[in-house]
Parts: sequence; structure tokens; C-alpha cells
Amino acid sequence: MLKDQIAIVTGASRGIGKEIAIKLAEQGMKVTIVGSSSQVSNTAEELKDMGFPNILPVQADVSNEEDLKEVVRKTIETYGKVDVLVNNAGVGFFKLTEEVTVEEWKRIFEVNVQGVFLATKAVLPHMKERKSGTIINISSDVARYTIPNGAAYTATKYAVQGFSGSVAQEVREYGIRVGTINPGMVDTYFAESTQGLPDKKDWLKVEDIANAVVYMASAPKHMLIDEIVLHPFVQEYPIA
Ligand code: NJP
Repeated sequence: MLKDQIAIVTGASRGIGKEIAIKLAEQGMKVTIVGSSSQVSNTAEELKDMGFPNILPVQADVSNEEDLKEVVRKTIETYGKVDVLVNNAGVGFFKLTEEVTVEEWKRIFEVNVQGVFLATKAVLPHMKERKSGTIINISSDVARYTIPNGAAYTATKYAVQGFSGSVAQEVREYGIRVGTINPGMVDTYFAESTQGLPDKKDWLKVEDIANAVVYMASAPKHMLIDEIVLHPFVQEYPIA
């Protein structure tokens, strides 16, 4: 079903986004991968070496409106359309609220919230015209409950959740689906960590999130999956 469809995945230089690109490419999709550093080009080469020729790297900062317009423009120029947007780029830090600087507060909102808004805004006119599209926002389990030492991060993910639901209702009449994937702890480079550390061996794997993206993106047209929540078995969290 996803074969020959086109995806944009933000934050795909490494971690969850890179694996999402791989899993979508395995389905036969052509994928624009976005990252703010030059690493995104190396990742594209790596994916091509893995046997996925249709990977377009675009170095872009998701907090920048012009960058995201360019991402959509280049994707349409290269592949002709955009079927799926995965808003995955995100940053995080965890400390006491009074230790968070105003700059850190602004930046985390610029990337985690404004980034999702700008990519969605850039792609919606195209999806509306085609009366088709799926937007998947990689949010967090802390979009549904709170944790200490994570006020700024948690606030951004509650914002993404609210944004996603509201947009989903706006675009339903155009045949466009919007959903969120809300993972708990995932073994990546997130919050200045390193992927593959032994103490994270029981955490979710990037493949777990990427498989959820494939499931959401390939749902039949009559089905809208609003939200998928995933946790590692070892993570304790409130169950409603
Ligand atoms: O993090 P990491 P994850 N513009 O650090 C890119 C959510 N999540 O894969 O910019 C464009 O390995 C960066 O590339 P580069 C989390 O909130 C995670 O874990 O080139 N791209 C890299 O590819 C986030 O939304 C956990 O350095 C930007 C990628 O983003 C998503 O999962 C738990 C950028 C980050 O890779 C992926 O995070 C949870 C920018 N301005 C939610 N800034 C978890 N890992 O435990 C960064 O609940 N990137």
C-alpha cells in the first residue's frame, strides 16, 4: 500500500527518525530525510548503501519557516508529491524548572512545537489540493501525564498533542489524517545520550516506533488512528 508513496521525515539524521526512514523505504517509499546538521547527508549515503536509492537528504532547521518550505518544494520537485509527513525532530533536557534558561525554554518550543506547526503548514496546501495525506507527529508519553524535572519538555509535548487534535479536525474533510505516536523511553541519542548503551537495553527500540509509523501510515483509508502509545515493559507510568 505504501509502495511508491512519498514521505518526509524530520529529524532523520539518527535515532528514531533514521529508523522510520529505513522502515518506510523498506515498504517501497521514497523518503526525504531532514536534519539540521550535515550528518543528514551521511545518513542518506548510509541508507543508499543499504539498498534504498530513493532517499533525498535536506539539511534544514525545523524551527525555520523558509527551510521547511524548501523541504516541501524539493520533495515535490524530486518525487512529485507528498503522501506522508512524519514530524519527528525533537530535543529534550531534564532539570529543575528554575534552572531552565529563557533561551532553553524558547529553543525547545521552537524545535518541538513550532517545528511541527511549520512543517504541517508547509505541506497542508499540497495535501488539501490532492485531498489526501497522512501527518504523523512523534510526540511523547509525557503528552498525557507529567514528570518532574521535565516541565519544558512536557509542556512542548502537551502542545503537540493539542495541535495535532485540532488540525486533525480541520483537515478531515480533505481526506487528510493526523495522528500522534507517543513513546515512553526509547534507546536513542535523545537528551545527549548515546544509542546502544547497556543501561538502556530494556527500553523501546527505534524499530518499535518505526513499525508503529508504518502501521499508522498504511492504515486503510476508512480508518483514522488518532494515537499510539508505547512503553517499555520496565517503565513505570500511570495507567488511566
Ligand atoms: O532523538 P535523537 P530521538 N531541525 O536525539 C534532529 C521523541 N521522543 O530519535 O539536527 C531539524 O536521537 C537531529 O538531527 P540533527 C523526541 O521528543 C523520544 O529519540 O542533524 N532536525 C536528529 O536526527 C523527538 O521528537 C524519546 O542533529 C533536528 C533527531 O532530530 C523524537 O522522539 C521519548 C533539529 C533527534 O534524534 C525523536 O527523538 C519520547 C532541528 N532544529 C519522545 N533538532 C526517547 N528517545 O526516549 C534536532 O517520549 N533534530
